[in-house]
Amino acid sequence: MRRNFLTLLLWITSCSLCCTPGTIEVDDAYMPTPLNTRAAAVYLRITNNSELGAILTGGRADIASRVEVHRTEELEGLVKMKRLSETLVPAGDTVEFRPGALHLMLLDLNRIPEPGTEIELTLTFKHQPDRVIKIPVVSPQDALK
Ligand SMILES: [Cu+2]
Repeated sequence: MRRNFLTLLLWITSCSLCCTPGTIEVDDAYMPTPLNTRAAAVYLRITNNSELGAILTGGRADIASRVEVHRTEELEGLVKMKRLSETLVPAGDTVEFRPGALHLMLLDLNRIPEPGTEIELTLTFKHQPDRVIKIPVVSPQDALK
């Protein structure tokens, strides 16, 4: 409830402060080099500067058959990943996709990307246009820094 109130407050604030429609910013994105072609995680940050809540529905990438949004959860001592069909980024808010929490998962890769290269990822939103972003591929050691 308190969270809803805060979101509403942010929504009102962002609406009254800016007159021009804002945008959705994506930054701090990276992909640790995957160990195999089964799956690769992508981490990033989405900031919604618009006056409307943004709903992330998933994405697509040339390198993978599927792109899903996952959340890592611990249930009765077991760490599991749950697929989310819709992830809300409230207006004026930022949602972090970080190890052990929310992340994007690229499944069934057609190759293992090299560290130092970039892959292209399209994020899809329910009511906003798709966003194409470049994701730097980093070695697992660099991903820990
Ligand atoms: Cu996952």
